[in-house]
Amino acid sequence: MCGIELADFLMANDHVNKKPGTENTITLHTIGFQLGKAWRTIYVDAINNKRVYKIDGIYYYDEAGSEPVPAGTKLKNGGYEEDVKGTATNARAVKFLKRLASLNADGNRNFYAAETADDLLKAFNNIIAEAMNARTVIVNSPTTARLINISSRAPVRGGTNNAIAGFIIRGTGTKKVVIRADGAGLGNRWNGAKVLADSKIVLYQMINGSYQVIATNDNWQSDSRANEMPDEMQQLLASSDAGLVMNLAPGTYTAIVQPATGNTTTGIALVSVNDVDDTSTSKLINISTLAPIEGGQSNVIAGFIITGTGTKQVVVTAQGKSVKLPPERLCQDTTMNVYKMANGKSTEVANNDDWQEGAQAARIPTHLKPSEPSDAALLLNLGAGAYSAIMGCIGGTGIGSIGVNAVD
Ligand SMILES: [Ca+2]
Ligand SMILES: [Ca+2]
Repeated sequence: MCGIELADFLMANDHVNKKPGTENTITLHTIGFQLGKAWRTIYVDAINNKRVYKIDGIYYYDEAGSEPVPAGTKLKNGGYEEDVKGTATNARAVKFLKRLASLNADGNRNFYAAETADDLLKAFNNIIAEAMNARTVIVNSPTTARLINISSRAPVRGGTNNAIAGFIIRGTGTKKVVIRADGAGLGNRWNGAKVLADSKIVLYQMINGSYQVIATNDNWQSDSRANEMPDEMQQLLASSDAGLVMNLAPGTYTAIVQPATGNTTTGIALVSVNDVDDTSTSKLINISTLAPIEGGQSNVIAGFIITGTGTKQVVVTAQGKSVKLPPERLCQDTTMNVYKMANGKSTEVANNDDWQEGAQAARIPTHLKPSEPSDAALLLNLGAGAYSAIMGCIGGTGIGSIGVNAVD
């Protein structure tokens, strides 16, 4: 406990410098706070999406050593100002704190309860992300639950039976994600499972109406940003598993997981898209995976993690006949079971055979409703935790598409 309380946000000033007769409008946000007796200040150049740091009296854009800006000079497109700890500023701080403490239109308090240094850093990141996008300083409420990891475990059989994971990022800025295809690493965790021994990822982005390859990886350690992958993820991967660290713009993406060694060695792989960036205002909102449903250990399983407080509304879908592929290749009647994982145990929270029979069926957004009544779908309000959804196929096998979609 660092003794940091809400009231330690002492200042937040917006500086708008307008040059008469031009459109040169610069917004520089200055955010100050007090940590014990030490003052810290962060400057945000909202126009250029940069942060300005002062280290030993020298200002830098983005990080130390990048572009030193001598103290006392104006920045290229704007300026910075030192905080003034005078009466006028403190009066503004009090006014700002009062505004924060008032209820917003949603009935929430825009206050961040920072009790530790880590909390404070998160609060700052929220403020900065908000400042860069909205160009006004608002302290985010941290109470919104969000999806941070979505994955699908599926057989990878080569050619048209590869696992194809589609996902969508929505928002205003880029999102840093780790995309993984755990094959041999999954085998290490599951002794004896028939895993894909050597996986490869090809990542496509929808650009001007068609999918274009934007990245590929065979073995994750060869990715140029592999060192940015969180340690706990690195430990899960075998050297033959594929992994990419990417900053992705809002858009529609498809990751195809395939055998690296032609189509001769096939097996189960876990494809996942992991949000490793809690400062971005962009969100990972869905993943869907197209894969063969083979029953038992080879069934298709979607895993997802919800973090934060409150609940997150999600729609999970298991589509067979609704998939636009030749009908003879599809599962004719899919099912869905959703489990919550806690303390090493999984407990079923919901199940569905045909989506129109679900209690909340009418509330499923139109674009997520399966076109065929034999497909399964559930709308659920879920609290923080780790979940899995298993797609089954009544009476046989066939290709299905499992999807996890954040709704609210
Ligand atoms: Ca590989
Ligand atoms: Ca069904």
